[in-house]
This record gives sequence, structure tokens and C-alpha cells, in this order.
Amino acid sequence: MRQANLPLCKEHFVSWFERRVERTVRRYKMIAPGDKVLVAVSGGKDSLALLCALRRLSERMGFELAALTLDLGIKGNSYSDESVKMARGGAKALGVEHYVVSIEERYGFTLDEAVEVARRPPCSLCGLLKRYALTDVARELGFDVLATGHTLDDVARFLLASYLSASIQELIRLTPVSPSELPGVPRRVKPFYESLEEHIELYANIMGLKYMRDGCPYARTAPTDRFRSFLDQVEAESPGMKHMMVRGYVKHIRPALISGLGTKIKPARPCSKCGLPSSGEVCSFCRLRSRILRALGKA
Ligand code: Q46
Ligand code: ZN
Repeated sequence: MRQANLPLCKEHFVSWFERRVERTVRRYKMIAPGDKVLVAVSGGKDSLALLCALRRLSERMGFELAALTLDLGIKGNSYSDESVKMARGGAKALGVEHYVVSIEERYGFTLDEAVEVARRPPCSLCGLLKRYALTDVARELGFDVLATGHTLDDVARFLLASYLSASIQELIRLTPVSPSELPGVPRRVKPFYESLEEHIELYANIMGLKYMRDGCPYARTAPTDRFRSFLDQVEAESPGMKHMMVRGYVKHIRPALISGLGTKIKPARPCSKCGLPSSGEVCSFCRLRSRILRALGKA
């Protein structure tokens, strides 16, 4: 552990890593005993490591666990087929119940089709689609909590991008826990909010998890990707910087944005089409979906 100048053997690294995840879960009150927790698993190292760490934690904390994989319909590099295959294998090896939901079967279009017809960057479409579909399925299956594998590195990149574009509304939504916005809608939690990707990868390898190497054909188009090497360089020169940046945001900057500047978080209301939380009459997913289905001649 470079920040703490602490050399650890494999066994102690695993317990150090899992204790850190447990501390994050408890510090931000992410999961309570008896909760039904659904983990979003893409088949990559972060989400499979999350499933593994929560599987072990579930026994100590007494919560129920299942996994969900969305088949997004990305054909390039056989990404979606691979993603479903790796997630299925990982969940089976860990003995966790696993659901697979096809976006095409549920909503009538694939991500590839959406990219073709909607004039928006692929990862922004994908982000909206995944956020919506995960919440939608978790609600339908009656889960209390939806856990995603967002890492400290993801949060740091997103923070930097939002600072630079002064996206205040985006910033205040960036929290370790997003409380349930409407009855029956699960709260969303990020148990890796304080875990670095390099430690997650090490944990996944030590635990022998079989995961998919980066393979999404759209990955390089992600707007926050250009901050990756910059932040990695800063972290290499000053170990602990990403953690300081994120903790400082949660403890000082976000409260100041909310109280000091009087920034309001708009309360959600049910979308008139689907019933999921929305800031207006119809939610952004339902609007996008109608547009895509019309453009594809399917509506
Ligand atoms: S799956 Fe989706 Fe990622 Fe592919 S399109 Fe972008 S966001 S890169 S995690
Ligand atoms: Zn809707």
C-alpha cells in the first residue's frame, strides 16, 4: 500500500481490502441487515470483485445477495456475449443467483441501434440506459439496494470532468449512496467508492476471479477517459491523491454546494409513462426510447 507505506502479503492484503469495503459500506450506511441487494455485474474485474467482496460480507452482515447482467446488444468484439458469459461464470463460481436481462427484449432496441440513430456519444447513451434498466429491473424484482462497481478512480475522473465544466447538478448527484427517490425504488450504492482500481484488480487476481479484459468497442469515446492518465500520473507522484480528492469532495465541497450556494436537489416524481423517478412529466429514458423506436421504424 504505497499511501501507507505498508507491505502486505496476499492473505493480509485480502483482509485489508475487504475491511476497507466493509468500512465504506458501514460509514455511508449503504446496506442494512436483512436487505435484499442486487449487484450489477458486467463481467469486468470491478463488478466481479464487488460481487465477491459482498458475497463474503453478506455472511457477516446478514443481507441477501443476487447479481444482474444487462445484455446491451453490443456486437463489436462480441462484447455483450462475452460480458454475459463471464458474469454467468463468475456468479456461478461464487454461488450467487444471477439474472440476465436483454435490453432488446425489454425495451425494443440494442445499444448499437441507439448509437446509430441518436445523436449522442455512445457512453452517454449507455450510461442512461444502464442506470434506467438496472433500477427498473431491481424494482420489479423487489430489491432494496442496487450496488454498482463504480471505483474511486471513476469518481475522481467524474469529479474532475464536472469541476472543469462547472456541472453543479451533476456534481451534487455524485454520492456514495443515492437514497430511494420513490416508494419501491431501490437505493443505489457504490461500495468501491473508496477503493482504487489497482487494488481491485489485485484482489480479483488473488481471488482467482475470471473476468473480461476491457473489450467494449466504444470505451475510448468516453468523455472522462482523457482524464485517466492525468489522474494516474498525479496518483503515482503523490499516492493517496485520488482518495483525498474524493473524501474532500464528500466532506467539504458537496455540503458547501448544497448549503452555501443554496443549490437545490430537485425532488423526483413518477414518470407518467413508466413510473420511475423523473425530473419532469416523462423521464429522459422514456423520451429517448420513443425517439429511438420512431427512428428505427419500430413505433
Ligand atoms: S459499456 Fe457502455 Fe462502458 Fe461500452 S458504451 Fe461506454 S459505458 S464503454 S463501462
Ligand atoms: Zn419513464
